[in-house]
Amino acid sequence: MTKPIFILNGPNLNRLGKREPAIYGKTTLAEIEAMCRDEAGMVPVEFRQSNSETLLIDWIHEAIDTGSAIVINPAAYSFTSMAIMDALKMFPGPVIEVHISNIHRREEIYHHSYMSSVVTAVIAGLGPGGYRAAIKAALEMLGDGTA
Ligand code: CA2
Repeated sequence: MTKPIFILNGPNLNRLGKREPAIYGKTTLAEIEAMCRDEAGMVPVEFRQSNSETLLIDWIHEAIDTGSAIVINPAAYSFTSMAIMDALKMFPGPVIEVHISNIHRREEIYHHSYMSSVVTAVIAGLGPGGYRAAIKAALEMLGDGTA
């Protein structure tokens, strides 16, 4: 059976499309999930969001045991969580960090993600399409790409 790609979303991303459209756009997380499932095709997807750091870490552990790749938007935990960084370090497959906005174009507090030094790749500033690009890249890395 094909292992799922875990797509994990951090705090406040459940509010996407409802506030701050100038930064994060009008697309909701449910629409991003649909886009991800479409991009993954036959490959199963575990698409999850939590405002809890603990739960996100538990899901990374679950991905270590059962998943093929991780696509993660850690949101504000990017800039604070050594615990999530340590969990991601343990994952043996591709890990792609996604940010909807270009964090490097924003205020300095958004410039340094703890995750970036341990992940396989970082995508920032492509809007919701960054998730699609991340899945495509992960599938190619896993050898499941159709290209
Ligand atoms: O650009 C991204 O994807 C971010 O990871 C989003 C995080 C932010 O802390 C990062 O700097 C960049 C915040 C997500 C907050 O989501 C909201 C959704 C609706 C309204 C306001 C915030």
